[in-house]
Amino acid sequence: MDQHAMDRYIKSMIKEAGHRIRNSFLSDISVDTKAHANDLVTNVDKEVEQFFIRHIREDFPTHRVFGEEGFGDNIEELSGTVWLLDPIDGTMNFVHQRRNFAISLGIYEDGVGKMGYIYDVVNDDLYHAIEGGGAYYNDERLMPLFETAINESIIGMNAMWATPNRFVDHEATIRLVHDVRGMRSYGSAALELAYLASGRIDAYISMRLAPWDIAGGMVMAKEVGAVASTFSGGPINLLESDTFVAANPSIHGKLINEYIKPKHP
Ligand code: 2AM
Ligand code: CA
Ligand code: CA
Ligand code: CA
Repeated sequence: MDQHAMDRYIKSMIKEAGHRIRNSFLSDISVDTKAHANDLVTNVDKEVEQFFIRHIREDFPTHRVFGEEGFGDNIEELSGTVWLLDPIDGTMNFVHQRRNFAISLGIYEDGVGKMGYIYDVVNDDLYHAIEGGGAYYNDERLMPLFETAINESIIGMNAMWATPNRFVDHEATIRLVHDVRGMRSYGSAALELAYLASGRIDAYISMRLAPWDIAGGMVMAKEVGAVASTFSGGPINLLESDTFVAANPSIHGKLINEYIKPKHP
């Protein structure tokens, strides 16, 4: 299948999955917890992941799937074609708000991001990117990010990191809160990366993200010139969870050098 056909195939699968998620609002959703009381998962997360995997296995038997809910393959390296899938990114929002969540999908070949999709299900907004072919908000091509400065930036981050915590020096985070134009906390890493790529926020910072949270967004970020790294400035590893900062290139360095101070670098 060539890349155009693949793009059409993926979009139609994502729209169908979105349709299923919207339909799930009409029936009972069963909510479970995972690692802790606020780490939620529902039957819909699992069913949507299984829906994708069924289709991918049928139509691309040589491809592998790395999905959050564990129905895919056991991925220990990224050779060949790997689909990194988060069926619902922002499950807490899905459960409590019925909005502000997304399907997140990245397609990687030998570890290189080729295609990225983030679907805001309730708003029917699809962000996507093709390596070397640009990033799009629905049919609209997204422009390379304009230069900005910290004092004109809006930063996506969980408010927790401005309170005393084990992970970062919260005094430095408080300085960031003071110095920027505004802070936002949407609760979906994938949507925040789509907002970064479309210039609605200028950076997104998280203590701990998993490969499926960011795989699609990383392809998108690259197409508009955004920069992503760990807090210490290292490259993103798509095999395990780590700290994450993606930003407009004009503020990324300042963010990691002056405002994000990990306690255990
Ligand atoms: P999820 O809803 O798919 O679990 C919430 O601020 C963001 O962080 C969401 O994108 C959420 O994804 C993600 N997230 C929640 N718990 C996480 C964890 N333990 N590790 C990595 N990412 C997590
Ligand atoms: Ca989860
Ligand atoms: Ca997620
Ligand atoms: Ca998820």
